[in-house]
Amino acid sequence: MAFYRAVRSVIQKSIRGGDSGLTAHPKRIIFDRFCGYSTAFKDPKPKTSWKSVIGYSAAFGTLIGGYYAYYKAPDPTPVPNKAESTYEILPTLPDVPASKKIEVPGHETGPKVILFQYPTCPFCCKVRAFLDFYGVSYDIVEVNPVLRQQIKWSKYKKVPIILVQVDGGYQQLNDSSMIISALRTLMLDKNANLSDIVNFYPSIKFKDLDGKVKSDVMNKYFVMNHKNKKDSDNDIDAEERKWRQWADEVLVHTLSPNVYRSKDEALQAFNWFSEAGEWEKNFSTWERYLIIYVGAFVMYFIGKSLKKKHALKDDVRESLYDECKYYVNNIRKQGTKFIGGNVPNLGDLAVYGVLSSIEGCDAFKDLMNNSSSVEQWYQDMKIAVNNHLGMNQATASLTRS
Ligand SMILES: N[C@@H](CCC(=O)N[C@@H](CS)C(=O)NCC(=O)O)C(=O)O
Repeated sequence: MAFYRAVRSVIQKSIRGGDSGLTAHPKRIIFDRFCGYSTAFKDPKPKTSWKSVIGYSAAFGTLIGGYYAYYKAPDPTPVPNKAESTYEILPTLPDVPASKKIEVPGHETGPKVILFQYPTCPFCCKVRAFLDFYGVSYDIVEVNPVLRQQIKWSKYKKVPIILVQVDGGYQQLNDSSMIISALRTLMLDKNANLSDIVNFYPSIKFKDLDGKVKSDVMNKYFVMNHKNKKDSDNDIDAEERKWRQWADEVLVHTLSPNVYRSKDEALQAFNWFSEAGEWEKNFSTWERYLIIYVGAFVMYFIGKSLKKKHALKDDVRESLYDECKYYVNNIRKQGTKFIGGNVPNLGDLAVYGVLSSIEGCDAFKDLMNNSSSVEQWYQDMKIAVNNHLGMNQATASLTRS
């Protein structure tokens, strides 16, 4: 019962917007900025009477309110959601060959885990960092980013997707943060069943501010390790969730404007994607060059509009440096090696995974040259991930040896 209560409270918290204190929705961004204006109104101005302040505020508020009522949908609108499980169990594996097998010595015999990915997608890099750190053996299927035939079998059309062997087939998991939370939950409870765990992470459809139907996964930053929990763990868990969300909602948005900052950098980024994704193997020569040149050209312009959308600084490098320094300064304040303490936690793995997606780009080199503490943290993380430092914490079902 206590467990169900805890889960219910978790679900309610997440519906209320989570506990991270981060801006989780565009509406909150608008709200936060509007608050910025209203604090300016609160400055004491001796010659202005309180009546005129109220009058101006009311007029201003009406204008702004009227504008949003007319030109913007006032809220994300609920849409009907079917009562069906979001995550399917496939009776057999889709008929697509693995491009690569990652085998951790001594841990080759657990249930089969298959990752469908683009190699330089930050969300896929995050999942790989997680699997590698905990010493999970897995197969990789590289998805062709243009035709995406390798995920034709799936209703969910983004990557990463993971399949995990369970009784009766292969359990599908979608969304990087959900994948990480569900698998970590499984690792922490030997008796848990992945096909039950997925029910903690329903994908809910809604209409966004522009009226487009979108979906998001509830509780995706919550590891449901309810057993042996002390109250003092709550703050630690909340801090971990905060950084995971920050990696997805803040850090990741600094990447595109940086790697596509100039036409040369955009071309360099696409050449690196081609190398990391072995496009030579996956595409004909003309296709590969078409994707590289057209992709770089298009992304250069998209990078500019993303810079505006996410309000990055004029020199976008500064935004990337600032965010990364903000992160390592928080570690420094704690006096630890990682945000998780002396061992990386899911927050560290998320930030590392996101940054590792641009490792072959100038933006990454510039970032490392700009800050020795960011570089030091990144190198420490690389060692921890590549040496499967979390293997002894991955106690259960995924890494049976
Ligand atoms: N929230 C998702 C986002 C995944 C996502 O946006 N993936 C991109 C690749 S980076 C994608 O698959 N986009 C659809 C496409 O390529 O058609 C997650 O965390 O996994």
